[in-house]
Amino acid sequence: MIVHDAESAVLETPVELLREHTLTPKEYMFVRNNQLLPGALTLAPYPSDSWNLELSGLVMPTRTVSLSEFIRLEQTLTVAVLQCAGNGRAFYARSAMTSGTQWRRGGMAQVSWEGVRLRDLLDSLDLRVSANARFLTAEGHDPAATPADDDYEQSVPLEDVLDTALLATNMNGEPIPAIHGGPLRLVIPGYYGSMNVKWLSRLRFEEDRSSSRHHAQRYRTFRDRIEPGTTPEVTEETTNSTWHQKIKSVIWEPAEEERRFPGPIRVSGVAWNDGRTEIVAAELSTDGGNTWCRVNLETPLSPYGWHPWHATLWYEGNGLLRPGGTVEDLRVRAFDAYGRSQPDYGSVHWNPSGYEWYGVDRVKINLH
Ligand SMILES: Nc1nc2c(c(=O)[nH]1)N[C@H]1C(S)=C(S)[C@@H](COP(=O)(O)O)O[C@H]1N2
Ligand SMILES: [Mo]
Repeated sequence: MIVHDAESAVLETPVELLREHTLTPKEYMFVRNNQLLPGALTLAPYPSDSWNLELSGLVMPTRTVSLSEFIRLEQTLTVAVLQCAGNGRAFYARSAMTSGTQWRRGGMAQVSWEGVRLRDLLDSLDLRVSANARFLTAEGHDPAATPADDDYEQSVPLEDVLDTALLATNMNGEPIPAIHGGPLRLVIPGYYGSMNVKWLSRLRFEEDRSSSRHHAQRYRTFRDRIEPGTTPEVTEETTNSTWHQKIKSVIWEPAEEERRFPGPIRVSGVAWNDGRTEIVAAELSTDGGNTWCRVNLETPLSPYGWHPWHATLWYEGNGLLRPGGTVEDLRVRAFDAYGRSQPDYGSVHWNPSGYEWYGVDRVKINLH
C-alpha cells in the first residue's frame, strides 16, 4: 500500500493490486480517516454487542435501534465502487497544486455491502419521517480530531437516497472490518466515499443540512469554473456537495511507466459513475487524443459497480503503436447514455481542495 499518513491511516492501493481483484480484498482496500475511533485501526471486526443507532429529528417516534435488531430485518446486498472525493487529486497539479492527500488512481475500491435499506428500516419499524425532512445527516462514533474542531458528519438529500442507502453491517461477506467503519456504516451506492459515514451512531432527519465544517466548508466543488490556483469563498450558493460520483474511467494496465516489449500489449482498466445512468462506451487513444477507438466494455456486477474494459494493441517494436500514433501516451474516456463524458482538460473543474477529478485518464508507458 502507498502510505500517505501512517498515524491516522491514509492508505492508497497501488493499481497493480487493484487490477488483480473483482472485489477488492479488505487487505488491499484504501483507507481514509479524517478522525480516529480508538481501537478501530484494525482489519478485525469492532465489538458490536452494545452498538446502537439513534434515529432523531423529524422522525416519529425517535428511537434507538440495536445491532441485534438490525440483523433480524430484511437484508440487501449491493456491489458498489467506494471512491474518495479526492481520488485523482494529484492530476490537478498539471495546472495548479491542490491541498490534501495527493491520491492518484488508488483511492477507490469495489466491494459488496450487505445491510438494511433505509426505506426498509423505516417501514419495518413503522417510523414516519416528516415531509419537511429534506436532509439525512449521519454521525459516526469517532470524536473530532481536536476539541476545537467540528465533528465529522455529512448530509445527503433524503429523497434521493431513501431507496438506495444501506445501513451496512457486512462487507465482502464478513462483518465490516473496524478500519472500514464496522460494525455499522452508512453506505450510499453511487455517492463519493466521504458521504459513506463509518462507525454510524446517529441518523438525523432534518430540514437543513449539517453546519459542521466537514460538510459546510469541505467536500464541495464550485458551480462555476474557477481559475486554477485561486481560492474563492465557499458558500452554499456557489458550491455543491460531493454527492454523486462523476463518470470516470482509468487505465490500470499498463501501470504508469510499466515497461512493454514488441508484441501485443493488453490495455485494461475500469469505468464507472453514480449508477444512475448506463455507461455505454469507453474509448482509447494512443495518439494523444487525436483519434479514438472503442474498447471492449464488460458488464458491471451492479449499476454501482465498475465496468472492466480491455483492448489489445500491437506494438511492432519500431516506436509506433499504430500508424501515425505516438508511442507512449495512452488515454481513456467513458460515455454514458446521455453522451456525457470526461473532460480532456480535467482542470476545467479545478478547485482548491482537488475534489472530483474525472478528466480523461492518461498513462505514459515505457516501450522497449
Ligand atoms: N466516521 C467517519 N466516516 C468517514 C470518514 C471519517 O473520517 N469518519 N472519512 C470519509 C472519507 S473522506 C472516505 S473517502 C471514506 C473512506 O472509507 P474507507 O476508509 O473505508 O476506505 O470514509 C468516509 N467516512
Ligand atoms: Mo474521502
